[in-house]
Amino acid sequence: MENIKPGDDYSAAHIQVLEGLEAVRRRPGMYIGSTGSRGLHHLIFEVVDNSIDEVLAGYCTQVKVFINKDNSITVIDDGRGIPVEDHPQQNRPAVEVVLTTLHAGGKFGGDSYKVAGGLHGVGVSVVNALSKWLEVEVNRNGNIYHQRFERGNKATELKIKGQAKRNGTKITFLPDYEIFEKIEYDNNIIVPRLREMAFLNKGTKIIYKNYRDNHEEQFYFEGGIAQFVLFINQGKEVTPKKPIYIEREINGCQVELAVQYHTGYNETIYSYANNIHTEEGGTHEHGFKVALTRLINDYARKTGVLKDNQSNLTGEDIREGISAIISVKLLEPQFEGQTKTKLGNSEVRSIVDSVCYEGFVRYLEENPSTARKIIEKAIRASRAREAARKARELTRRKNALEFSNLPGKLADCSSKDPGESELFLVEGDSAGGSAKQGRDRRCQAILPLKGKILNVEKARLDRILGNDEIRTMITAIGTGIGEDFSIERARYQKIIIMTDADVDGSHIRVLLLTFFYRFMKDLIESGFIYIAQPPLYKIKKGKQERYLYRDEELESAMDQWKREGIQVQRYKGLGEMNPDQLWETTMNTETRTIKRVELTDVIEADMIFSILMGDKVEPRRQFIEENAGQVKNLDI
Ligand code: 0RA
Repeated sequence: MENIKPGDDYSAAHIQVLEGLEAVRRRPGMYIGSTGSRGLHHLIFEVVDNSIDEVLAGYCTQVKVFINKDNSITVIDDGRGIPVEDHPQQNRPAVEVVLTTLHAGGKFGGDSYKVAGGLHGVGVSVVNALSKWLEVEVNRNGNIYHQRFERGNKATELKIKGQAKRNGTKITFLPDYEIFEKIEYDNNIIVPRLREMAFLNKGTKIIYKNYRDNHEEQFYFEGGIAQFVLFINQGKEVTPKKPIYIEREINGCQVELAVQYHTGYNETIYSYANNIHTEEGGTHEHGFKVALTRLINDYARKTGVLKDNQSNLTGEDIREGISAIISVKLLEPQFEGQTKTKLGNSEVRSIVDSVCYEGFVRYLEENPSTARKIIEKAIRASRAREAARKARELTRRKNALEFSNLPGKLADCSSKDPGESELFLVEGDSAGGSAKQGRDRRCQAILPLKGKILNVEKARLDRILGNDEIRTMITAIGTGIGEDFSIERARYQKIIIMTDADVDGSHIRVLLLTFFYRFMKDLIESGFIYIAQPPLYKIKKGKQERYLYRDEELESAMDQWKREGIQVQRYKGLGEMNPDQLWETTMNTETRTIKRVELTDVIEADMIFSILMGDKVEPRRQFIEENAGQVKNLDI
């Protein structure tokens, strides 16, 4: 920084200025991070940020960015134009000072929303220092002014070269090939950043053209960050369809919030202060989260969705599946943290809190059905979280016990090789009994599960974990659950769900699959979960007998056998088969068919899970019916 004492003459100060930019050329990494691709693109963003500062100040509505054929960059804005008047201490045009003095950017004209610190706002002088040449054109006072620099040094004086109707600034520069390893621009780095700027500054038009590869894009978002949220959530199922958008200014701090939920579980919150992505969060993000948690709980209690005896929903529950943008614009942002991307201004916390609380509550009151959906989603999240907590406790308790302590209900196999061992989860004690008698005891273990209990519990996973049958199953499988899960400890590499071919049976199947998905996902991903395929019918004519596994088979089989005198037995439950029959039709590894459960697509799995956890009866019923579609045929 210059330090001009009284009595210093102009040339002394001038030399210091030049030394300033020499320092940038000597150690470019200090100013732009690197001399690789990142640093190169940083030059573009530095100039664009200066134009965006004019947008923030309220004077600029359009920014154009061009990659020219000769690898130079042009940035044009319709802001006020860099001042050309003589700088009071330096007796030369302010624009020249701005371009040749480190950190001189924010020193003129009482700029309001300029950004300080970090990599941002190092100033256009850094760009000048690292450019082989830079030309600036300022439209101001009805004139077009022009000046040229070479490697940071003034090459021409500022001269009027024509008349201008509107104000604005045009900067063209060629990054110095003596500084940068290579000069190659990447649309994939530039375009997202420009798009983000257009989202954050609604009504600003940003035009991009790369004349080297003719890539061209324009961004203009009237809806600003509300459209940003839609962009983030594209392809997802969302609530509400139109994002919740709140905008208000308190004590000169502009606050904008946009929120939309989706059916997934991820929390995506991007916060910004003066268009800078505050990756480490800060007071604005904190204010938002605290207010959101408080207002949802208050609203849920007021409307009776949350009862007096129920505890508050946590912030995490309320933010499950949220996509939100928080953007604040304020006078003197303080950036803190490791990477200077954490907003520190303490007054912002309560400002964002008020804006969020009041705006959001008003929205909920005006949109009660959306309000209900949001709260119900949070309640489901809370149940799932409680279930996960219990699951951890359970495994902790389990670990405290001897692991040889296998449940009494389990009829284990004699083999200790998981690769050849199978565990049959069988619906009901009577079928369990048949399976025990009919099995191959060397490699087949049987665990009967009481269907009735499970059935009443529906999709309440938290209570399912309280169920003895399920706990027994967890111990038998041996992997542990949730965070303590380890596939290496699996005692069986085939876990075969064997249920009746009726509604209860499919319900239990769905419950078990849901359970595995939530707590032992790896078992599914490793292909360890199967579904047994017991026959639906037995047909008999004289001495001939045949088992049929699908409804479609019945007609053709009857036709084949000439219908007369055929006895058809429809199996309603596994219990109707004796041990031999169960072995022969469903368990014999030589002849049976079992279906492997495949949940390859995580998104699909998410959807299925939310259907199962959800309150809608119809989609759940449909899933149960189509459940067979989720599993692939596998002949063994
Ligand atoms: C210093 C002071 C003012 C504006 C600017 C710089 C300015 C810089 C750049 C860089 C690219 N475009 C720009 N536009 C403006 C304030 C001018 C005033 O008070 O009139």
